[in-house]
Amino acid sequence: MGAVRIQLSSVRPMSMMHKLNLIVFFLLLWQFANSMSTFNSTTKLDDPQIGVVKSAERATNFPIQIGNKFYHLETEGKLNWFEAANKCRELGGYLVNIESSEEMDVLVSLLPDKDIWCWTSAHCLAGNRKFISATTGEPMPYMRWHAGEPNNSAEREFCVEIKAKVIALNDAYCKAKRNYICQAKTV
Ligand SMILES: [Ca+2]
Repeated sequence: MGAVRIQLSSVRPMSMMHKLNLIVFFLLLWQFANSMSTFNSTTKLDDPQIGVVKSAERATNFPIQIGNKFYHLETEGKLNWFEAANKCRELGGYLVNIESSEEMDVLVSLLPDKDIWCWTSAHCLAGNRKFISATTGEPMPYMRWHAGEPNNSAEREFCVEIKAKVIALNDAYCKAKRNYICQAKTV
């Protein structure tokens, strides 16, 4: 039976060319790793993640950022729905147009008092009980109604509020005074 022989003489010292190849290989590897990290950070910016960021560098005076939207939560002053809509315009935005379950949950989590009710942009003032957003003219993309709502109580509930305690929407009397949430124009 022949033995396996390894001849030390066959393991030759690395030639200069091999060394150069190795250096070039690691250089390319380093460049690739660098380009991957750049790619990742760009992706993060493009991918709106739900989370609260109080950003010093923003193109709006609305202090709260969730994903790529900016908000003003008015939790002290109360206005009726029409006044609130006007106030948001004065501030450079609109009443909030809720676009997702996550957005709604994060917004409510930021309210300091769970007994707060806040106006949203949704209303059915056209009188056909079809709720649209005053901000977009389209149905609000996400509507999580509270159980039994919208009930059009006393047949005078045309505007939509968030009830913080139950994290759900309710149709309410538009002339009732409520807190409100504004969103900035897309920036
Ligand atoms: Ca109601």
